[in-house]
Amino acid sequence: MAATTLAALTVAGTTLALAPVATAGGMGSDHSGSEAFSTTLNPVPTNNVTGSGTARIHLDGNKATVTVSVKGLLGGVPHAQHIHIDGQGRCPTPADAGVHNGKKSMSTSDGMKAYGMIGTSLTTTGDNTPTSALAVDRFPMGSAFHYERTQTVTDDVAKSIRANNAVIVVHGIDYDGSGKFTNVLGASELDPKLPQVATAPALCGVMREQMSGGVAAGAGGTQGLQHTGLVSAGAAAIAVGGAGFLVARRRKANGQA
Ligand SMILES: [Cu+2]
Repeated sequence: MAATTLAALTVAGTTLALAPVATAGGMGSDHSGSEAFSTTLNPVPTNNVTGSGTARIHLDGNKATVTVSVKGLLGGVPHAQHIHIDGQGRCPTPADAGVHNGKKSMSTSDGMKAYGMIGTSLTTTGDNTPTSALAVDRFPMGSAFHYERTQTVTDDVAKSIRANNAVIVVHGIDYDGSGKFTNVLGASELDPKLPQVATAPALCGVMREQMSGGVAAGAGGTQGLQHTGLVSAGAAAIAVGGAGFLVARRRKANGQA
């Protein structure tokens, strides 16, 4: 009698553990699960930047959880930051730089052939469209910050991210080492009321799909590893729960509390 009960539970537990994994394989192939993208943010050449950073995007449909962590930037000023799209999917090189106020440097426009137009403004609150590209009161402040916001992105941006063509750019540089925004490079081509150094690109990184999901190969190929990993974790929890249940039943069967 007890043996029969245990056998039935074991079969049920096995079924529970396997079913979600099979589902994950199917979902991974059509991109409907959460996908992870990441990059290292490096200084834009010719702009006298020494900072660094990292960025991640978890994308589920058009819902993007974006994190940006930076350090070593100019302190005490806002840093506009965007997801750029529809360019060449790269960060600018010295060959892309221009001359501003007589000084070789990279304006946002100089870099656009490389990283493309603004697709999403990574604001802290409110609107996140290109309309808020220079909403300086809604961007992170200071030399080091950690930004995280879950936000809706347009179809174009989602498509660009999935194509490994999206580029995250953090703006605002200290070109002359003065510790503040100055007119050393003249006025910004984007908004003449702002100095060029306020809108010039500081850090740049191309978002790439993260392949290191830590999940055994074969469940769903290389696509959707993140999603498969999450579901597998759930399956494992169910399996562990089932095992615990079995132990409890065994103890009961053996007359233990
Ligand atoms: Cu930008």
